[in-house]
Amino acid sequence: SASQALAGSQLVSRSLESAQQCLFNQDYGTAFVHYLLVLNLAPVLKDFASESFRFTLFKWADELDSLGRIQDLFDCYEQALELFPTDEVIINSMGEHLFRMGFRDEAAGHFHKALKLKPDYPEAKENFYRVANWLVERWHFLMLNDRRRNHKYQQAIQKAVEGGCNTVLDIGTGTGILGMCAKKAGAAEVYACELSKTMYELACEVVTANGMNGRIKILHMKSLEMEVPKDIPKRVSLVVTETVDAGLFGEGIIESLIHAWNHLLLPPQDPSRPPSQAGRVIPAGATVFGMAVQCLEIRRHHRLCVSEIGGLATAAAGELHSPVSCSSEDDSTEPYTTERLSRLPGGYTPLTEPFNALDIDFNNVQELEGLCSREVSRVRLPVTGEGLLDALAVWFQLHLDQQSSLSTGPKEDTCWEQAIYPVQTPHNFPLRPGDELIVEISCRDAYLRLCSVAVARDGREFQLCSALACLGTEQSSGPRDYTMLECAEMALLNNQPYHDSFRRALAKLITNLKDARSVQGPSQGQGLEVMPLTDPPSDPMDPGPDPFYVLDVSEGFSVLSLMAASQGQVKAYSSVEKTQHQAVLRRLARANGVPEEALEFWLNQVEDEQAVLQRPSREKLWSAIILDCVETCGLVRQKLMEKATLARCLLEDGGQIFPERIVLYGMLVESDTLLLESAVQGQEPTLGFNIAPFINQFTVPVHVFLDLSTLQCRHLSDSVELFILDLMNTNTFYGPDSVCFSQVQASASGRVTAVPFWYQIHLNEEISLSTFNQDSHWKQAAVVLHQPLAVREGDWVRLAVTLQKSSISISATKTDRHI
Ligand code: 44T
Repeated sequence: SASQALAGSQLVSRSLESAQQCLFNQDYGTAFVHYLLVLNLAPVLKDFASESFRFTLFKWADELDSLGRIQDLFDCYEQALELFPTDEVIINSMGEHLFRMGFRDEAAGHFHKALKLKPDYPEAKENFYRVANWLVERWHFLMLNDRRRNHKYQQAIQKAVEGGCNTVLDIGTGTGILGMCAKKAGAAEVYACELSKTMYELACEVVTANGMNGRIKILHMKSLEMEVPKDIPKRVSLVVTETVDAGLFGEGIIESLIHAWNHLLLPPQDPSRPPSQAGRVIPAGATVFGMAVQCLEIRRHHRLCVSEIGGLATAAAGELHSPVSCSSEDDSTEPYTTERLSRLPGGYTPLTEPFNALDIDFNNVQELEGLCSREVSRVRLPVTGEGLLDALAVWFQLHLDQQSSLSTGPKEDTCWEQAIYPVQTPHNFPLRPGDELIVEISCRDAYLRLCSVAVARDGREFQLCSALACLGTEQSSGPRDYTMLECAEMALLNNQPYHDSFRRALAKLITNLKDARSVQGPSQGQGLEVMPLTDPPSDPMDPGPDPFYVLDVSEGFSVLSLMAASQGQVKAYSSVEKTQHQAVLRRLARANGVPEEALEFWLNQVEDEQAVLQRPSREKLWSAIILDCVETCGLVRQKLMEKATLARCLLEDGGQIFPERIVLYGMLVESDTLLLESAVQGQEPTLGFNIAPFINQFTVPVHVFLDLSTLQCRHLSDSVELFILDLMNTNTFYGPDSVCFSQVQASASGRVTAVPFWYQIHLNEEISLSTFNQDSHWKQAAVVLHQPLAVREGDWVRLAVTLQKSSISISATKTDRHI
């Protein structure tokens, strides 16, 4: 009725007023509730109020986030999205919250959706590119591009189905490819399950696009949760799966198959039953191989190899470990890492012949069940090469059926990585032919574990790693005392040129500042009129010369602050956060004669822009601020230029930001490898199925963690300067849309498919470091061009480089002449 409508409209206008008032008073929670009411009652106001509504939502969400009210936070987003279901800003922002809480899959789904709604929305694009690698891992592209592998799986499945396996379950279906093979081969019923939400949705799309909608039942669940008849009506006669990683068992195939045999598969083949009444698995089994290797690249990522870093003796640091270890006492460690041996910079030396580490029959449930409870087995391997034992490398043959198998071996022409079990023992033990290496092989918590325990030489045994420690049963001595560093942190510590460069640059700066002070005279030095950052020096009678303040805001573990402190007359602030890491720095300080008060820990206060801006203006200024500008993966650190701008405001006269400048370099290359890793290539359907357009939505143009020195590629130009980031003069920055053009001449004919890039990091005018260097802890990155560019030798190519936030994009066009 009219009076109801009137009351309604009064409610709306009063609520709107209240909302605005609350917003003004920064009472975002109440404002949000009022806005919800208004917009639900009067959707016509959506256009008018959307800006303020979003603003309120984001403010309120931040508050809820900091209060830890996670459920409320997501409820607010749900309500907001009911009102604005296609608002890419809200969707993207919800993704950011999800990401921060560790829900990567869901986060990525949101970024993807935001990007679909607005394809060139930069925030969503950057967010999406950051998570796409986790969502749809790059090996999907490799796998779908691997025709031999596809063909072998197809053949094996077809044979099994034609041989009577009529009902099929694809465990970990990914894009749905193996399930579709089974259907195409004529299976009556096909089921598929997939754990990852993104992959599940993708599989549904793919199956529909291939006209198999309703003919393959896809379940979004882990196979271990499946039950008969709840999820599938009856037991199946064939399980197909490729849930294997470089270490074979890392995706849980043992557990999945035990469960499948016990709950989802018909009983195994036996002469009394026709094949259609029996269950079987593709792959039928696997053979695992191992080999001991010497490899400097692996060593420097897992062990401390230097006794001195930038003038500091390292002995006092104690035992440092990478997070990859054969002991299982620590949950934060992984038993292996993965590498393509053939692409390790510097190569590797085999120290033994490949040995057979394990044979496993996936069609024998007793064997699968026995694997984990099985005795640890010991093998004695004749040493055939000379060198330091750095790791055991592991690969396998996957036997699809009696006839065909796939191999992931390092010598094979495959794209697969090998599992690397690094040796953690701090003492190097050179092996030589004639020795025998004693390796223990076990299989606990569904991981295959290998551990080099001893070397036998001339009838004696030399312990490498306590077998007990290996098993994590070393109860008597309690937990071993060591500090864990990430692999990249370890490699950084081992990077002597890096630390020496910093030491020289810091020394130069301090000398210059000292000179400047002595010219100004002690009483006029600006240091005296400002307050110290912390307590006055311990001896009030002798304040000593004013110290130079140095701040190191490197991410993770860094000894640069300590190196600065060791210069004397420096008070250094470290942003190292972990207490264990701080303890290492304190031990190193003590052992290297650095006074305790010369090193303090500063908890990343530069990050908090407001806290910095609110600092009293008369506070002490910094002589040097060290910024960590390039991530290990090869990308510029996020918000680097914003941090530099802030840092510059906090510098004393003559003070410096390290580095002062970074220069981006790149080159033109033709690399099929990079293409195969970034998208499903070619126009041909994959095994006759239309898959590429769907999975290729997850293509990311920037490849990270590249080893450019071993990348299979043809260089089509020299390296060329692409971009300069001047950290000491951020005024010249590079608004969001700044494009930098450069020209480069093709040195050979070919197809430019990618532009790898790296950085020269200039600490000052004289001293610089390259991120493309054998000793470096940095990897390189590359932009894969949207479309390959054909060039002839001598052609000029124009590269347009944009750095938007921290994400880089490069496009290449041919130009007529050099301008
Ligand atoms: N390995 C290639 C591919 N999943 C990794 O969510 C193969 C690498 C490879 N879903 C050496 C050799 C090769 N129930 O999407 C993923 C994952 C899903 C499950 C449901 C389960 N129990 C699982 C377990 C995994 O399956 C998909 C594939 S697993 C990763 C495959 C020659 N290095």
